[in-house]
Amino acid sequence: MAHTLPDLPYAHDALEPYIDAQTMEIHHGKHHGGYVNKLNDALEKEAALQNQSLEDLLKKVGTLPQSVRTAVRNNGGGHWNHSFFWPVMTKNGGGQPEDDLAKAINDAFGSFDQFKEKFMSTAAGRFGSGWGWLVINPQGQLELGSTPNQDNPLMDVSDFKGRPILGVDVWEHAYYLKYQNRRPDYLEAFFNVINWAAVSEHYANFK
Ligand code: MN3
Repeated sequence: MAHTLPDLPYAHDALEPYIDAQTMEIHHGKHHGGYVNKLNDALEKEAALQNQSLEDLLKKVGTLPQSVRTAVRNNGGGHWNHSFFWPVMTKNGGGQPEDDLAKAINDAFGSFDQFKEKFMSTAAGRFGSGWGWLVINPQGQLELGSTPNQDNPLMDVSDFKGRPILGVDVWEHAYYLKYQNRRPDYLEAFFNVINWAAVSEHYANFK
C-alpha cells in the first residue's frame, strides 16, 4: 500500500498574491512529490512497515530499523507536514478564528494580535529549514514551537511535542521565489491565507 501525493485542495494560483502559483506548483509537485516517492522507496526494504499509517510510523520513528529510520523521519515527515499544510491555507483566507478556538487563543496568548506576533517570531526564529507550529500540547494547552528540517511535534524524537492544529513551512523553497530572504514578509502574507475553519476543526477534534 504505497503512500500517495494528495491533490492540492485549490488551484496553484489560489493563494495569489500572497503565495505565488509557481512556488505552489514546484512546492507541491516536486518537493512534496519527492518526499512521497522517497518514502515509498525506503519502505520497499521493510515490508512490515508498509501497512502502517504514516502517523503511526512517525510516532515511533526513533525506534524504527536503522536502515529506514532517517529516510522515514525526513521523507515521511515531509509527506505528513505538507499534507497537513495545504489544507490549513485557502483562497480568501485570513481574518481571525471564531468561537472556541478564538477563546482558547485569547486564554493562552492574551489576544489574537499577541498570538500572531508570537507565532511569527517563533517561525521566523527557526534557524535554517523547518516548521512553525501551533499545537495542543500533552497537557491539553495551546502552545507555539518549531521543529527543524521535516521533524514535527508528533515524532517521538522531537523536543517539541503536541498535536498540530496549524503549521507553516519555513524552508526557503516555500517562499524564496517571491520573498527571497524576507521570511517575516512571507509569514505576514501567510496570515492572509490561513484557513481558520480548518484550524478550528483540528482544534475541535483534538482538544
Ligand atoms: Mn516544503
